[in-house]
Amino acid sequence: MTKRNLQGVTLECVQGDIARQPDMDAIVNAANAELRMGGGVAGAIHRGAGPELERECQPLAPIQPGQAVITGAHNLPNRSVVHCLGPVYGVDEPAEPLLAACYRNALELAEQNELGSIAFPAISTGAFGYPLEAATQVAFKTVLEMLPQLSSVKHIRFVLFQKADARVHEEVLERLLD
Ligand code: AR6
Repeated sequence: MTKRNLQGVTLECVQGDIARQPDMDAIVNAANAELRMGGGVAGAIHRGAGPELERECQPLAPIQPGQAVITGAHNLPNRSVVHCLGPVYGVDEPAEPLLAACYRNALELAEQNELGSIAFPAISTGAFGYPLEAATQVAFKTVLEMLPQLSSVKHIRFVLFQKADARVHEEVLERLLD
């Protein structure tokens, strides 16, 4: 899978499960506003973390589209979970800056907490209906723009559940870097 070193930061795309990234300091949750279990990424993360995660989340909820909050990872093998609420496509508008804000705010939280590595799922591209390729472009553009501001974060991983989605990420990244 694609792995690039850009301005001292390793950027990679892998096929896999966001809840099984033991070498990353933080994993990002594609959360719901209430920061409850839900399905998809949120279901996998809450199942892996155990019920204490929902308990820690409750005082932080609800969150707004584009917002990110950070918690412990409980039974997951990571230090932290960053919960982002992506836009519901066609409902939370304008979608692009709201999705970009998720990636920017997540990276800012990682920096504030002096984390070295963070893994993202494709926020909003499941239940929230954001077209994958458009969402991928927003995600990579935002991350590439943030690179000069990063100091503690040295490793950013995109974890795609499906092989076809991982391929789209690789293609979009190649195009942006050309
Ligand atoms: N690891 C990595 N990627 C995954 C995983 C996984 N374990 N499971 C699904 N994906 P979604 P959203 C992919 O629906 O669109 C939840 O129910 C999936 O194929 O998890 O932001 C919450 O409670 C898709 O490409 O997040 C919210 O209500 C991407 O991750 C709502 O869904 C995101 O899919 C959030 O919707």
